[in-house]
Amino acid sequence: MRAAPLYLNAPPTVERLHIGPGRRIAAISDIHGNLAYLRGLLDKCALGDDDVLMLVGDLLEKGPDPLGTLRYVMELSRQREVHTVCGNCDFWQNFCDLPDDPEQDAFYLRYLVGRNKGWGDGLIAQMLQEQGVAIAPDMDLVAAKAVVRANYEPELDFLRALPHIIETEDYIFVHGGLVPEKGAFACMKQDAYRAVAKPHPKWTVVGHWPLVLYREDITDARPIIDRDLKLISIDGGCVLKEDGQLNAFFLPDMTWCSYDRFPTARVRTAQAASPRHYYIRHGDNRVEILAEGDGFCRVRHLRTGYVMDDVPLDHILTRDGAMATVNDITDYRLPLAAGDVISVVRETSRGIMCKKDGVSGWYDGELET
Ligand SMILES: [Mn+2]
Repeated sequence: MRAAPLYLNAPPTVERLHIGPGRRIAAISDIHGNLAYLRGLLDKCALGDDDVLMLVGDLLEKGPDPLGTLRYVMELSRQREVHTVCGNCDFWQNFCDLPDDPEQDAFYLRYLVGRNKGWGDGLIAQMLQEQGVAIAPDMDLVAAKAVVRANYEPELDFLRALPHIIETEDYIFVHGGLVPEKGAFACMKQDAYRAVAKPHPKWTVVGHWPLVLYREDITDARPIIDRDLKLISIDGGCVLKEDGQLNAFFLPDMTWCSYDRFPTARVRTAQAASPRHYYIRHGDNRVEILAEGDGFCRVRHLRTGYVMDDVPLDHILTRDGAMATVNDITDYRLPLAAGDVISVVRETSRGIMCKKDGVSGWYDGELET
């Protein structure tokens, strides 16, 4: 039997939960199929039996193992109290539940064959491959849907049951933003919600928009607590950003813990923060290449005119002559004291791309060995 699909402009579903006083909630969003990061973060936060785990959407897609992540979350939900909000990358029950439609099927086919624009195989692709169904431009999508329906009913049911909004006595959890009047999809995919959010009596926790995109000056993946809006934004850019991290935000404590897998090292020498720096980022990344050589280039950011040196050539995403778009890059020199521990994102001939306390930048000196 076919279940009712999620229609994107339908009203969002709201699950009301009674958490009870004194219990701690750990909120994590935007895992994006990165099961290793989820496991690592959960190990690091060492949740107690009485703590509530709140997954604020985008479990799936873009990362290495959406199906494994989904199964892990389903199993964890049987073992302890876990609540999961639906994100804009999560409603794959629609692959099976929507009526067959040429336009919709063309979208699914493009998504499967194009591996989500190159991000990698998503949930449905992994399911089909597990069943031995080859993904190809001429594949039979109706038959593929039947295979998924026949073999993954528990997974589909888990996704079907996900609410778009979870409201407790004290908090609201929603993946994109709290815009119920705009429908379910808008609540899941509200880009840069902080810029349009209105104050609400309850604290709202959102993911979806990588935190780094809220700042132009530095690359900062730490959660934002906006006390005027009573809004907490927690997407650390796991999977989406080269230097991304997975954040867990604790309520009511208002503290957090972060996880990534970069090796750490101590710096030998102090350096001061660069007085002048910028962060060229997704959505505002058009540049002119002024000079290049040695694996690096100097670019002028078209919108602001900012000139940035030492952009690795492999950060160029698209190029047409001197005009290009670049993957997120900063020229910020982190303020560091001798002996500080940094996470090493990448060592280059022009310094070390690194992170400290959620902020990305460069270190020009040597590491302790
Ligand atoms: Mn999202």
